[in-house]
This record gives sequence, C-alpha cells and structure tokens, in this order.
Amino acid sequence: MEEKTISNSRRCYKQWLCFMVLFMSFSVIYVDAVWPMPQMISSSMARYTLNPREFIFQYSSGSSAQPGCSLLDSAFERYFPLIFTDYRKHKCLEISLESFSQLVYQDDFGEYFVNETEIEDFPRFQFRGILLDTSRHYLPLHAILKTLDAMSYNKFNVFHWHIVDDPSFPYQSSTFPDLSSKGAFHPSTHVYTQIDVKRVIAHARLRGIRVLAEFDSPGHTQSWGKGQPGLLTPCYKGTVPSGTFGPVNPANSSSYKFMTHLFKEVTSVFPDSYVHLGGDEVDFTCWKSNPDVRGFMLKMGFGTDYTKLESYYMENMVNITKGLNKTAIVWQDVFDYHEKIPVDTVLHIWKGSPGQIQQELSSITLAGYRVILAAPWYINHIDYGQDWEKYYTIQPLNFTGTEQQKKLVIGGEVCMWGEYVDATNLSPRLWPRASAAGERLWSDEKMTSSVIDAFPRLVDFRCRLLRYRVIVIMPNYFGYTPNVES
Ligand code: CP6
Repeated sequence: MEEKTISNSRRCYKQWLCFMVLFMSFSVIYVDAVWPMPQMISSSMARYTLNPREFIFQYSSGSSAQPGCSLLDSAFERYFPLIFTDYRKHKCLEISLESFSQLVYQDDFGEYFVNETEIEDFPRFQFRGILLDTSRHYLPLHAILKTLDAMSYNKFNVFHWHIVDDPSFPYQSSTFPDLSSKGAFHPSTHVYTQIDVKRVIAHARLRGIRVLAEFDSPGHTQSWGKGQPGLLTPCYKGTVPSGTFGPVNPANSSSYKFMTHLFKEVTSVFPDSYVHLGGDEVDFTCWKSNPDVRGFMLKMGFGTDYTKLESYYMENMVNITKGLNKTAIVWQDVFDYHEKIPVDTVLHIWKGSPGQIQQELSSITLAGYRVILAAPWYINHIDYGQDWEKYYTIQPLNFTGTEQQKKLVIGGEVCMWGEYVDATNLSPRLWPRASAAGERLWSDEKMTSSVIDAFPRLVDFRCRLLRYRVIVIMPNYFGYTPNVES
C-alpha cells in the first residue's frame, strides 16, 4: 500500500516535472518549489549529492538551540524519512526543516540531491490558525493528529479546537463528567478523554503548534444543558415554560459559578495563555420570553436592550478568564455589542461582505484591540473550480488605518465548520486548499502576489501532501472487500 501510493504520487511529481522541463531550467525546477514561499530564497546551479547513510542534522554553533533540544531532536527524527523517502535506517545543518526537506530531490536512479541554497525566513503574521469543529461531527483522534501533521508542513501554528457546540459535548471534563456522559454523541466512543487531549497538545507542541480551546457560550450551548440542568435559560410560551431551552442563563449567579469551575479546569488542561470564549450568534428570543430574565433586565437597568445583557454576560466571562491568568479571544459579535472588555482581548472576525470586513478591521483596530481574520477563509464552503485562488488573493491589511492599526492584525484562521464534514472528507476539503491561506499568512505579500506563479508550486506541494499521505487516492483500498456475488 505504502509503496503503491508513493509511486503514484511520484508519478504525479514527475508529470509535473516533465511539464516544467518544457519551460524552465533544470535547477529552478526543483529548488524554488518551496511552499509557503520563504521571505528570501536564492539557489544556485551547484548541487550536492546527499547520502542518507551519512547524512546528519546538526546544531550550528551560533544557534540559540543546542544539542539536547527535544523539540528539534524529534523534528529531526520525523523529517529524515520524509526527506529520504525510500531509506529506512538513519541517525540526525540547521535550517527551517520544512523548507529544507522540500529542497531535497531524487534523480531517476534514486540518488538524493540538494542544490546550494540560501534561505532567510520568518512568518509575516504570528497567528496562523486552523479551526476544527468536533461538535457537529465527532472527529476521531487520528484525524486531529493527521491535521496537525499537515498543519506543520504548511507552517500553521495554532490549532483552534472548537471542541463543543449545540449538537454534542465531546470534552470529558473531570469536574463535570455528566457534560460528556449526557451531552456527547456517545459517552465513551465519541469523547475526548483527558489523555486524548494531552496527546493532541503534545503532538501539536512537537510541531510548533499551540492548541487554542474554545468553549463557546452563552449561545451554541444546547448540548451543555443535558449534563448541567439549570444552566440554560428555560424558554416560555406565554406564561408557561415551553420545554425548550435557550442560551446560558445570564440572570443566575449559579451560571457564573459553574463557568468559573469549568474554566478553571479547562485553563489548566490547555496550557496556552489564550482561551477562546466564543460569544457569537446569541439569539435573544428565549431570553426575551423568560420572566426571570426580564426581571433581571429591569433590576440591572438594561431596559429592553438585550445586547446589554449579552455584554454583561461576556464581561463576566472575560473577568473569570482574567482571574485565571489567561487572555480571552472572542468572536467579533462581542465588539459589535460594545462590551467593556479589556484592551488585551483579541477579536476574531468571522462574518461580513469584503467591505464590511474592511470596516470591521478598521474599527476594531482603531479601538486598540488585536484582531484575527477568519471570515475570508471558510474552507468548509466549496465552490466548483479552483477556489484556492480566492483564499490566496486575500489581502488582510487592505483596510483604512494607520501603521499602528495594521500591526494589530495578528493573523488569520482557516475555519472548517463541521456541519457537513467528518473524518471521511476532512483532509481532501482542507488540503491543499488551506495551503493557499497558509502561504498568505506566512509569506511576503509582494513575493506571492501572482496566482499564476503560485499555481505550479502548489501543484508540486499537493504531490508532496500525497507522498506524506495527508491526502490519499484510495483510502483503505487494501482493507476493503467489495461485496460482490461470485
Ligand atoms: N458555529 C459557531 C458556526 C458558526 C459560528 N459559530 C458559523 C456561522 C456562519 C457560518 C459559518 C459558521 N457554525 N459556533 C460563527 C462563528 Cl457561514
């Protein structure tokens, strides 16, 4: 199976090479095909043979990382077989490994080469995220780990784990075990245990990826209500409860007590200094119907302005987060409602037409908040044709604002909302389409302004993703027994 796929993808690579040979000089074919494009790359015709039996990775004496750095040592281990694909035994030049691995190539006799190349590199944006939604469909651990591998090849560095939502609550909480035992699609097979979460965090860490957990509230919490009675707002039909529930009840102090305990656990399980609080798409209908909530509105002097109630709730949540020494990230709705939130809170833009997005970028950064741009990169939407181009041509800093405001755009995120996505279609929907956003967030804008120039490199990179089995031509082909009559 392994051999078959490798040869398949190599053929794909070779087809591409043949195509290129018609147009370009031999050395350029191989050495400029790095994705995402480094900030500076210059290569010469001089090429060196690499002998996998003698090849070792070494720490350069001037490097801040020195022998014994476990992160780099394990990266050396991972990259050796990715570079020398048909060579098995190995041991360990310091360089950005991902780009280096893409410079090594084989000739038709199987010999490995690298051309003399100088690379200077750093990311354009510090936050380069991918969101996976594990509530609409449960994603088995292997699908998450594989996505983390693919993220590292694309130099993404934040896994935004939208772990729970209305349909299911797969996070197995040690403080509130009922949340998943009652709120997951299945209490034992469709949950993420504490061990699973640790595995995801460790796998991500070794690949330079941070894990940003989102526990979205007060909306998108239907599944929470099953294991935590009293948390959600009972909706009313006239003067009687209708039996349905709305967002978290913002009028009960018990809601905040529960959230404090839950976030205490969550912020200790997920070590990142940021936590995502959600705060999007709150429907006020149920709050409006509930007499206790209406009474609370009067008592607080909010009148009939339910955005004030939402603000009050989110302010409390941000304060809980602050109390746990974490910084909050929230969806843009929270800014739109003019909540009094600390200026170190990060706003996450998820909606709007291109014009509205530019307006939102201007006003959020004018108010001094940092911002992450997700709206142009909803990768779960698919268009017929080469829709990677629209992800590639996004210009995140194309809005009215000062240099200071532009610096507050800390990056962007590719969102894979899960309503129609599970482990069967996740990878082919993500890759190589998300790679377009990956290069936009990593590389220099001027060096990567042409879709036409990017296309052959992306084709080449897709072949690489096939070789690495991020995307596969025939999933489970050999394990599959066709049910045919003999
Ligand atoms: N789930 C949650 C979603 C979305 C949001 N939050 C969403 C809304 C509109 C579109 C795509 C996704 N599915 N919790 C908004 C941030 Cl088009």
